[in-house]
Parts: sequence; C-alpha cells; structure tokens
Amino acid sequence: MSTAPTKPSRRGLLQGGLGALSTLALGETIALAPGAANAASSRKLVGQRQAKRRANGNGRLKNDYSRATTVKSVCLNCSTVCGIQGHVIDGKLVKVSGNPEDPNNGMSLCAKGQSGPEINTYADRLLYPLERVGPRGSGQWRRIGWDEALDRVASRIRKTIDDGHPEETAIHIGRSRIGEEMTRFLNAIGSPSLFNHRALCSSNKRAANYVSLGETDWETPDAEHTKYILNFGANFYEAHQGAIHVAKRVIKGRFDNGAKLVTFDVRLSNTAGRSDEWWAPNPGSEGAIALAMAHAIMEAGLADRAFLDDWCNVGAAELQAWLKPYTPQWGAQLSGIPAADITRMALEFAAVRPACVAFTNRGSSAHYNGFNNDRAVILLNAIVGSIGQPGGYCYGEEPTRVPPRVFPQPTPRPPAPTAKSAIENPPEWPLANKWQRMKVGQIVFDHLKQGRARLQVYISYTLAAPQTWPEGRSLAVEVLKNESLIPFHVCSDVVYSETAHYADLILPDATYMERWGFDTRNNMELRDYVTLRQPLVAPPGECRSFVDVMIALGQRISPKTAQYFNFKDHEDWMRQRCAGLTARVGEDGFAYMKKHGVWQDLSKPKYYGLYNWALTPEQLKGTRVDPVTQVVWRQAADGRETAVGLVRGGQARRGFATPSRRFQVFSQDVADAAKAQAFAEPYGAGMPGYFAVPSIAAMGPDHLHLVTFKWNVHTQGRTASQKYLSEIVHHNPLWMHPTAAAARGLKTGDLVELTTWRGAAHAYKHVTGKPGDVVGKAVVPVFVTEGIHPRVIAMSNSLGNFAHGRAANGRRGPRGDFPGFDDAVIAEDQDLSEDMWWGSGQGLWSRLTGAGNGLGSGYNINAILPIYPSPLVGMQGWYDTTCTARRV
Ligand SMILES: Nc1nc2c(c(=O)[nH]1)N[C@H]1C(S)=C(S)[C@@H](COP(=O)(O)OP(=O)(O)OC[C@H]3O[C@@H](n4cnc5c(=O)[nH]c(N)nc54)[C@H](O)[C@@H]3O)O[C@H]1N2
Ligand SMILES: Nc1nc2c(c(=O)[nH]1)N[C@H]1C(S)=C(S)[C@@H](COP(=O)(O)OP(=O)(O)OC[C@H]3O[C@@H](n4cnc5c(=O)[nH]c(N)nc54)[C@H](O)[C@@H]3O)O[C@H]1N2
Ligand code: SF4
Ligand SMILES: [Mo]
Repeated sequence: MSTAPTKPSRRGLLQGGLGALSTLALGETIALAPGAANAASSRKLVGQRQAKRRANGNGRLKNDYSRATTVKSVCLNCSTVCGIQGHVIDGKLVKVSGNPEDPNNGMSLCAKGQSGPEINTYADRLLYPLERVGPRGSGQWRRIGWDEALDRVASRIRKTIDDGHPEETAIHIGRSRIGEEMTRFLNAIGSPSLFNHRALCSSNKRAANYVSLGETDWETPDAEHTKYILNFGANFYEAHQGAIHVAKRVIKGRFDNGAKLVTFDVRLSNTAGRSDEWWAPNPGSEGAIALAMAHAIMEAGLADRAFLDDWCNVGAAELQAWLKPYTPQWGAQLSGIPAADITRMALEFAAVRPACVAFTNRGSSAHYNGFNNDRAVILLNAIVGSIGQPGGYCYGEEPTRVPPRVFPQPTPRPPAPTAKSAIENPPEWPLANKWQRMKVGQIVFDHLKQGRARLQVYISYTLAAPQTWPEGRSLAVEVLKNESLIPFHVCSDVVYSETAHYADLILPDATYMERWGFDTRNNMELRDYVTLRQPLVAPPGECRSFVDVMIALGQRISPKTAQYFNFKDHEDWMRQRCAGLTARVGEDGFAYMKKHGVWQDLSKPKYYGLYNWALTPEQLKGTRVDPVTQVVWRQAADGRETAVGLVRGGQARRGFATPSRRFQVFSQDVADAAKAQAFAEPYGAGMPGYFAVPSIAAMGPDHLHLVTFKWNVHTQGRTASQKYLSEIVHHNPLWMHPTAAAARGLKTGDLVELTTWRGAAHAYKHVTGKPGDVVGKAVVPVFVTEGIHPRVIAMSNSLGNFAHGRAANGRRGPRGDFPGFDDAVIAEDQDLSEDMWWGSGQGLWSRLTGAGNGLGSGYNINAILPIYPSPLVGMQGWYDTTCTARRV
C-alpha cells in the first residue's frame, strides 16, 4: 500500500493532536476521504483488468468522435442540472460533455455527470412493465404489456374519481423534474395528493429565503466577484444544488479577488479542506454563530445602517437592540468557537462590504432549528447591505421555474383540485406550504399508518424511500408492504430499486438521457434562463418516459381528463410550450431550444440591486401609494389589493416581494404561525433568534451526534448502480475523531454498534414511539480521522443498497434470470459478471481490515435516523440524531 499518510487539517482547529494518529495501525495509510484511497488503488486493478481484456482480444475501441452527432441536453445525475451535450455514434451514447452555452457550468462536468451514460446500458436495468405475482416484497414478477399495465392503473384511478375520493390517488416523488406535468395530471383527476421530498432536502432554507426576501427560494451568491464568503454548512466543492456553478466561481473569486473562504462544517469536507479557515461548530449552533457575528458588526459600527433603515422592516437601532443579548461570548458558548474568532471573522466580513456573502446549505438548514439558523445567516447579508449587490447575496425574479410568460402551458388547463389531503397539507406545519408546496415528506408513511388519510392508488416516482427517508428501512418499508394502507403501488424507476421491490406494478422509465423536459436553476449570471432536456438516444426495450405514461393515462381515464391531454406526447407538449419563444429568438422556438439546449433572457439587465429597480409606467398603472408605509398598492378587478412596490428616494421602486415590500427581519406570518401552533420561542417574536435542538439538549456525556454527508461521486440513492462511481466509492465507514475512538477503544476498521434515540419534537407524535425511545441499532466499521468534530460521527448516506443490481450490491456474478432484463436488448456486462473487484469481502477495505463479506456495498444509516420535523416548516432534522457507540 502506498497511499499518502493522513495529514492534519491545514488550518484545523480541533483539539486532539496528531499524536493520536500514531496509535492507528491502519488509519495512517488512509487519506482523510476514504474514497480517495480506494480510487488510488483501483487504478491498478482497472489496469490489470484492461490488460486482461486486451489479451483476450476484447479491448475497447477508441471512439471516432468525427463521426459523432452532438445533442444538447441537461444532466440529472444530481439536482445541479448542468447543461450537457451527448456525443452519439451509431445510435449509442458514447460520452457526455458540458454544454458550452450553459451559463452556469459551461464545459465543466463532474464525475457523476460523466458517468451518466452508464445507467442507459446498465446490464441490470429494467426493460419491461412488470406485475407482481408473489406476495408483495417477495420479488416475484411477470412481464406484461403496456396496454395491460395502463388499463390496470387507469381503472384504479377511475374508481377513486367515481368514489368521490380523487385524493386517494397519490403520487409520491423524490427528486423529480417534471413537477408541472405531474401537477397537471393530478389536477386533471382532481387529486391534491402530490407528496414530495422537499422537507428531506431544503424546506428550512427555502422558507428562510421566502420569509426574508419573498421572491427567491435559493440564493445566488455572486461568488466570482466576492471578497469574503462565510459558508455555513455547504459542501459545494462536492455536493450542493449548484455544485459546479458555485465552485467554479468561488475558485475564480479566490484567485482574482483574493476572496477569503470560511467554512463551518462539523467534518473536513472537500470544501472545508480547501477553505482558508475551517471551523467545526457544535451541530445546530450555526444560527448562534451568525447572530453573534451580527451583534459584533452592529456594535463595531460596521453595519450598513442606511440599508437597514431604508429597506428593512426593522431599522438599525431596533435591530441593534434586538441583537444585544447575542454576544460573541454567548455564541462561543453554544458553538465552541472562540468569541475572539467570531468577532474577528465578523469584522473581516463587514470590512469588505458589500462584496461579501454569507450562505448556507444542509449543514445549517437540516436541523430542527434550521429555519432559524438560515434566517440568521441571511440577516448577516442584510446587515452589511450585500443583498443583491455585486459580490454579495444575490437573487433573481424567477430563478427556479420555467417562466410561464415565455413557455405557457397548452390549454385547456385543469383547475386546481378542491379535494383535500391531510398528508399533503398537515396543519401542524403551517409554513410548509405557505410560499410553495414544500410539504412534510418524511411524515407520509407515519401518517398513513396513523390513518390520517386513506389511499387506493400510490404511484412512486424517482423515490428511494427505503434508502433515503429517515426510518426508511423500518417504517417506510413496513407501510410499503402493508396492502391495506397501500392497496395498489405503481412504481416508476429505471432499475429494480428498493422502492420497486415493494410495488405491485413496475413501469420502466426512460432515463434523463432518453426523455424530454425543461429544467432551470439559479443562474449564477443573474438572468432568467431555461434549459431543454431532450433524448440523446432512444430508451431500450419497452422503457417509456413517465410523462408519456401520464399523458396516456390522462387520455384513457375519462373524456373529462382526456381534454387536458390533447397533445400527442411529451415531445409535443414541449414543442407547444416552446412556441412562445419563437417571437423572441426570431426562429422556431422548439428548434432553437433543441439546437442550443438553453435560452437566456437577455432582454433584462442582470439582477443586481433588483429591489431598487424603478417600477415601469406599465407596472405603475392603477396603483396608489400608502402615505404612511410608502408601500405601492395595486387593485385587482375583484377589489383586492396587492403590494407591488415601495417609494424610496421619491420614486416608486420594486422593493422586495414580501408583504411590506421590505427585507423582512421581522415576520408577521411567522409570529402568527407560531402563535397558532403554541410554539413560543423565538418565533413568537417573529424575529430570527436562537433556540436549542431538544434532542441535542438531552444528550448525555457519553453520547455522540450522528450526522451524514454526500460523497462527491455519489448522489443519494441513485448512483450506486453506476459501476464506475461504485468502483471509486463503494464503502462508507463511520468517521470518528481520535478522542472519541480512544475513549471507546476503537481503531480504524473496528466495528462499532450505534444506538439512536428519538428526540422531543414540537407537534410531531410518532405513531409508535415517544421521546427517549430507541430508534434503532446498527453495527458499522469505523474510520478514525482528525477531520471531524470530537463529538460528531458521520457516515455518507449513499450506499448500502439491497436492490439496484449488482454494481450497487457489490455482488459479482452472472445476471439473474429475471423477466425485467433481456440479453438481446442490453448485453451482459463482463465488468459485473466477472471483473468486479470490490464487494463481498474482496474490496480494499476488506483486505485492509480483514473484515469479511458484505462490506462491498456499504451501509444504510438512514435505517436508524429518526423522523424529526422542524417546528412550523417541517423540514427533517437530519443532523440532530444522538446516539451511543460501543465497540463490538
Ligand atoms: N441520511 C441522509 N439521508 C438523506 C440525505 C442526507 O444528506 N442524509 N439527503 C436527502 C436529500 S437532500 C434528498 S434530495 C433525498 C433524495 O432522495 P430521493 O428523492 O429518494 O432520490 P434519489 O435517491 O436521488 O433517487 C430515487 C430513486 O429514483 C430512481 N431513479 C433514478 N433515475 C430515474 C429516472 O430517470 N426515472 C425514474 N422513474 N426513477 C429514477 C433511482 O433508481 C432511485 O430509486 O434524500 C435525502 N436523504
Ligand atoms: N455529489 C453529490 N452532489 C449532490 C447531491 C449528492 O447526493 N451527491 N445531492 C444534491 C442535493 S439533492 C442536495 S440537497 C445538495 C446538498 O448539498 P450540501 O448541503 O452541500 O451537502 P450535504 O452533504 O447534504 O451537507 C453539507 C455538509 O453538512 C455537513 N454537516 C453535517 N452536520 C452538520 C452540522 O450539524 N453542522 C454543520 N455546520 N455542518 C454539518 C456535512 O459534513 C456536509 O459536508 O447536493 C446536491 N448535489
Ligand atoms: S454536478 Fe450534478 S448535474 Fe452537474 S454534471 Fe455533476 S451530476 Fe450532473
Ligand atoms: Mo436534496
């Protein structure tokens, strides 16, 4: 083994000392990210394998790219949705590269994006509709035709409509990018039951943005022009919704402007490791750090008081008074970060205002108090006046949706449903659906079990609940198996997944490289833009895009539903929607999108200083100004008034899209929701404040925080089946600090038993458990590293599949005899049948540690993570799990 010895963090601030490493027999030879060590070793093995292939006359031919056709599209191997171009030779997708015209990523793609084509030809891919024949979950299937499959689903849905309970048809989605099509389908049948994953992902963050700025659910840090970044728990060098988009510009900002990057992460992520300063705060204390920094900036007289007085609904003097108790000493006590450093960083940050930006991601927001953490971080930007400024915390008008003014939907459109669902809109979390329908996804299975809603038809789409949901392996699986709670489960997937395993009918989908769609994200160039997903190749076998399935179902269910699907297929829908672009681009809109893969609206200036834009004469028509508040109101035909602007400097300006048209430090909506839910502190005041996470507050001295993280080469529950990615990372040991390991007599490679508990949570009553109950136990191997907070242990969430085929399971061997696969359509893959070197005790980790079978595909830690919705918003507190760890 010739891997580099573990280095301490460059600017690491954790106690513990290098000395602890010298006691590690094996850990010394492993880099801080275990995947890197595995990758280094794998090269040798790949080389051996290729040599063997060549010797067999079976080597790979070099692609002749001069023969390739290039098709523009959009990646979806993660939610960053980079522009791509597919290179196709003889009908086969041989490579993807970045779409140079994409304003966000340009030519850059990550390893996951490069690996995408592997899904298309995965030897274990589903190819035909399958109907369950044995008991649910027994894995026995029969191949059926599409006509039969569609009839079966249509008649079940028709029955819910005839029964007067259309809400008993539900679609449960994970990372879907076909929201508009899905909503149309459900609206057409009259069901509101679209359950999603937003509360597992980002609803606290989105809610914090909405409550403060009104218009955007996701900030667009102007990283390229910034001088200082305070990063509260985003790992944008590896994950993040805007991974490449942000990382590219951060790197440029650091080179061009000497921008300083400070990262708060409990773990030495690749972002933390590349930062100028890495701090590992106590979990859940991110908001306290931000409030303490806000205090320090105000007290030092470095705030942008004009911005606060002119544009915020709480002026500088009032805010300074509110922040009085949040001293750096107070912040230090909660976070473990010295008060002097909190003050120093706060003042460095404010000194370069407004070219400075503080932002978050799940390290801050995926907590029980994450909504407050994120509000406090956004507030820092308001205090230094960096909102909407070059190098600051920017946002646009329509960053994450396809603008209907340019791409209108075909008519007639179905009306919004009148039926209600207690699961889709649970009253305990009044802010979950306040600004957008973010839902409270992690309670779906629990609430079904509690009988809060009845279902007849349950359709799952891009949903890996047994892998990715908290209590996925226990509660989600229990409910998915229960035929009285879920009488009929239709699953759309591309591989035989953990969710498909518990279905009654499996519908094989086209991958994101084989189907149509729109996509869009925040444009780091601060303009509205839309990308087109188009098939790079045709789907194999009988795989069929799920939107085409919905269109076919809509046409089949009844004449009433059919009227809303008066287009041929998804391509036709895209064509019709692109017609609106024709006048803007001077050629056929659909042809333009197919050629470029992207359209940017260059008719407006970049979104700098958006709140200060003057209202146009058009926008001013029919408005009046309130002489006291200076708010500009417009009256609609029904007499109702909407705030549309704010008078500043004698002119009507746009302001923020909040009720006060100001940046809202205080929120009446939040105060009202808290009052209605009897949630006292600190929301009752409607101000961003701090409160402790109950599960963490209840920790005993020998307890540890158990958190998770995302690998750079894996995306949640979807990439383990991509062989090259699993070849790089196929094992996810538990990161543990040397002091915690020593206290338990553990060294790298030892097995540890974790026991997790349920924390107290406002409004959430688990169906069987109560606070203090054990949630679960797991035995996992340990990776001892200085790169983690001494009281935190961390495990990546992407591995440990029991389904998803051989690459994901780390099981080498011939393809099973299964009606979903067909040698004639997708050939058997020698890599999987013979050459897979990892898995089942053969992997590097197993060889290093001598550990036996089963380590190849890693562990699913979600099995023991409790459901833990945050108050009012309902986002999952992923990083609030507490546990004990003992050597086994
Ligand atoms: N412990 C822990 N758990 C987490 C997280 C964490 O950080 N830690 N992250 C959370 C976050 S942020 C999110 S967004 C969720 C995401 O979790 P999910 O929303 O469940 O999404 P994925 O795991 O990406 O994929 C779900 C399924 O989609 C299938 N799939 C892939 N491509 C296609 C396709 O083209 N068509 C169809 N029909 N199916 C397809 C895959 O096979 C897989 O079974 O996980 C959450 N879970
Ligand atoms: N490679 C890759 N990229 C992805 C995805 C993926 O699965 N893989 N998923 C996409 C999706 S859906 C999402 S939502 C984004 C998520 O993107 P990120 O939020 O950037 O990634 P996460 O790993 O969820 O969490 C970020 C960091 O939080 C740290 N952390 C954990 N607990 C705490 C804590 O208590 N406090 C602090 N300060 N830090 C903590 C973790 O160590 C981790 O490095 O990534 C997107 N991009
Ligand atoms: S960051 Fe995500 S969207 Fe972009 S190339 Fe990688 S996997 Fe694809
Ligand atoms: Mo996510």
